[in-house]
Amino acid sequence: TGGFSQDSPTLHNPYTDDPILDRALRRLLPEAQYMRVAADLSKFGDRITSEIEHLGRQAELDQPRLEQQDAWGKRIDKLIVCNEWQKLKQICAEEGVISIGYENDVDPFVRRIHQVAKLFLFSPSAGLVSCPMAMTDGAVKTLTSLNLYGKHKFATEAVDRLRSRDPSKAWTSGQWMTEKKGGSDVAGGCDTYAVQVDKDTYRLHGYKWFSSAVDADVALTLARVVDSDGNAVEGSRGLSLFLLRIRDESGNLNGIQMVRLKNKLGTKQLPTAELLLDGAIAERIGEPGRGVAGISNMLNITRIHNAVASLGYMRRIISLARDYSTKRVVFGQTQSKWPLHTTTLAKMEVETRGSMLLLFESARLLGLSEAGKSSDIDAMMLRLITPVLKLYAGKQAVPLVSEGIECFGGQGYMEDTGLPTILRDAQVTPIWEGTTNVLSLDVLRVFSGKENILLAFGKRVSQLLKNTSNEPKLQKAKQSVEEALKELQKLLVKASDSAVKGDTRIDSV
Ligand code: MFK
Ligand code: FAD
Repeated sequence: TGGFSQDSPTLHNPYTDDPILDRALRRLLPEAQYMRVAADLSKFGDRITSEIEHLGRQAELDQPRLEQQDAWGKRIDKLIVCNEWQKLKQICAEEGVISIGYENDVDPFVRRIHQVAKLFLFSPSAGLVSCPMAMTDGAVKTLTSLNLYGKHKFATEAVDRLRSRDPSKAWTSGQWMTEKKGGSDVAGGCDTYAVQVDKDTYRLHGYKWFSSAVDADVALTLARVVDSDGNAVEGSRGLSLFLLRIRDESGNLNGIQMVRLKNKLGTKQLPTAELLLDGAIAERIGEPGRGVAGISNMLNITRIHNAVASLGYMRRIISLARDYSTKRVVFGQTQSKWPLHTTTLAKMEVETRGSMLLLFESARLLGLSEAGKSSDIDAMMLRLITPVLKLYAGKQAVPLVSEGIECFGGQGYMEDTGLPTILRDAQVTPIWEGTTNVLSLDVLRVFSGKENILLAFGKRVSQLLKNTSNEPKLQKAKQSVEEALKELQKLLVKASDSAVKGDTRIDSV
């Protein structure tokens, strides 16, 4: 073996190894709450290094598969996921990664910050169980936002189970929006039809092109209600929102065929299926024709989770590269002693810290809104920051993780180091939950006709700058920011007008 072996990078407790995260929590949380959250995260960080990281790696090595027929040709659509994937789901329930976001006896702004911090530690070791957790959180948010909890039997049971800490009771949810014709343009591409059986109960017929974590218990999906003459309304206003069980009590699929599992570039741990809905029984929830607006509750939560994942990958690759830089000797000294290498690490660090601040700002604003304590400005900022955060962190994750892989030289390219998995998985973050350009258009949707959002944004920036210091340089920066905002306002008004008219050509914006 050549007599020399290189010391490998060590994964340290991701909480105690991350002073930036700790500083953000100290700044955002009241002292007593900080102590409680820090103790939980520190313990969880130990569990990540001693148990979770190994389970996540196994989920990558032992990938899900689908057996469609039994030995005698009977259609069984048996989805096989490894024990480690199951164990990770159990850990999520035990550790309360969803329930922490909804604990009644904790201030909502504290619980969302706690939850985001915990998911941030979990995500890069999670074997993509972070994906069903995102959708599960999104489902709880949607069902509660539609005011169904305590009023609608199935939705109430779903909420209780989706946020349960008891692994034997806990459910997870899917989010079935994308069809062959449309992933970004859900409304234009949706060919799933809902035929009424009784009151709010329907049978769904259609083909869902990407359905991740298809071992879930329930799903939220969109379909067009067919009227008694057999007609359905086209476009966005024709879409309604549905909640369904994926399997019945005996474990049989609910009028669903798993047509195949997707063969993906990454996220290989995660079972993503094409599904034929062939009369699946579903409950219509929310108002008829308000499906997109209803499921947007889910989108805005899963987009924050997506940013958590993007940042989790960035933080992980930097931590490993930083550790490795103290071990790898190049040209007579460790990488860490070469300024050119540390400059590379420093650039990655700065990028990551900036997005982390935005992430925690979104968690803070989300908590405030759930506590009913948002000012108008806070509510506008949450709506604005969510797509910006998702698109920016997702876009940034890919080149940053790629740079991190390069820090390991050829070893970064070797499958058995586990490092390539991080790059493959990071590549999905700008795509799913809305591509970068589609989210840019969502930002314009936020601005369109609402110039006061920009004023709110300007006020918030000025506030932040004012709170920092009176240093002349900062005051000058503040002036420049204010001038830039005025210019931006003019541009955005023009751009959002174009977006509203459906004219999104580059030259028009
Ligand atoms: C590890 C972490 C991972 C996270 C989990 C990943 C699992 C993978 C899951 C997926 O990828 S699920 C599929 C995700 N799909 C998308 O994100 C779709 C991307 N496309 C868009 O977001 C489009 O902008 C959209 C589908 C919403 C466009 O639909 P429409 O119907 O053409 O939009 P329209 O007519 O402008 O809006 C309809 C209503 O929804 C409006 O409300 P009003 O009728 O009251 O005016 C909009 O304001 C509202 N709306 C749209 N987006 C919203 C929103 N409201 C709040 N927030 C939003 N983001
Ligand atoms: P398109 O909409 O065809 O987009 C292609 C390109 O066109 C993109 O660059 C896009 O930015 C651009 N584009 C589109 N519209 C515009 C516009 N108006 N202006 C400018 N550019 C535009 N979906 C689910 O519903 N549930 C899931 O569980 C799920 N899991 C997934 C798992 C994986 C691994 C992947 C890769 C995808 C998953 N998806 C899921 C689907 C995902 O959400 C969609 O692929 C994504 O939203 C993009 O839609 P699309 O594939 O139809 O691409």
